[in-house]
Amino acid sequence: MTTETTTTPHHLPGGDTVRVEIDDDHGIGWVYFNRPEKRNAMNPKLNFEMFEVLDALEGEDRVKVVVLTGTGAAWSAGMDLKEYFRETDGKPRWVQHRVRGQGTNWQHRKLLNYPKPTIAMVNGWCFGGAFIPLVACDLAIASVDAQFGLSEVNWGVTPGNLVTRALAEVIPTRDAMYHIMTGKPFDGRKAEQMRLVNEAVPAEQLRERTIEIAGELSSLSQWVVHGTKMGFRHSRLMSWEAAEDFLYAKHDQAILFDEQARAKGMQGFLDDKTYRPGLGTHEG
Ligand code: ACO
Ligand code: V55
Repeated sequence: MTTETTTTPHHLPGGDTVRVEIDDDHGIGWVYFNRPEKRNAMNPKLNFEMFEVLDALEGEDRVKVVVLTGTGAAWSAGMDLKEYFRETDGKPRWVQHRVRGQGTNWQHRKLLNYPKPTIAMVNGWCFGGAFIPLVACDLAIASVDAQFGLSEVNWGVTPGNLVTRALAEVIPTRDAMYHIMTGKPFDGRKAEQMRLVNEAVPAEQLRERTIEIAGELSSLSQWVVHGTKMGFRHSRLMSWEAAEDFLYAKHDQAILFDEQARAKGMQGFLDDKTYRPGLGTHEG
């Protein structure tokens, strides 16, 4: 979709392999894997540019939600077997180490703990290494006919980097073991059943439904959503004592950074009786 207020911001980084659009109508930063002729396989250049783009959108006020999707038939066909693997084979060990780190920099270090909400909009093929950014996004919506697969075993390697670790975070063990060990692909409907994605919708509804969900997030206080997200991501790894302290810190940070949200929330319900918090937001 291109609206009049959708712009490709030239002051933001990006480049050939990543496309960025800021959609002011919905407060969405649309980020595209953009190597459609290579099914959006991730080469070192794309990994570098993704980091730069996500880093820049972090500080961009117009962006309330980031949607990660792909141009053409693929979401992403995983790591680029030619440029990421074959062409780094035989290079000095530190070169390979650095190339690996550039993937992890954006897929894990940047995206997993991204301060703004993130949605993976899976429009097509999603294989191997693409599962890391898929799981790293907070929410995922897939086209019913998107095809997923842990295809590493099919070309003679075990899943590398954080693929297996990421998978274990979101899907049941039986499904994970079956798909990593057999490499057998599955569609969006199946991905929804195993909770790899929140929802699978027909291709023609994918964008509309993603915008709708992004709208649910962006209608809320950004700092409340941020604190809620970081609270969930971090506290599950903490002791209950540390979690209590951390969750209160995020709670109080949200009030400090956005004083209005809570005050208006209580006033609308208790005094003005304009809405019921159990049923929707006062911003509604
Ligand atoms: N790495 C490098 N090149 C790729 C990749 C990839 N992961 N995926 C697709 N391409 C390239 C092809 O080599 C081909 O390039 P060419 O036109 O220069 O010959 C081009 O993209 C189109 O690919 P086709 O296979 O012709 O496209 P098709 O639509 O028939 O099939 C599919 C798409 C199913 C995604 C297929 O390309 C495929 O199986 N790709 C590999 C998927 C995979 O196993 N990824 C690695 C996972 S493991 C990991 O990430 C570590
Ligand atoms: C994968 C493997 C890697 C990697 C990134 O299986 C993704 C996917 C073996 O190294 O660096």
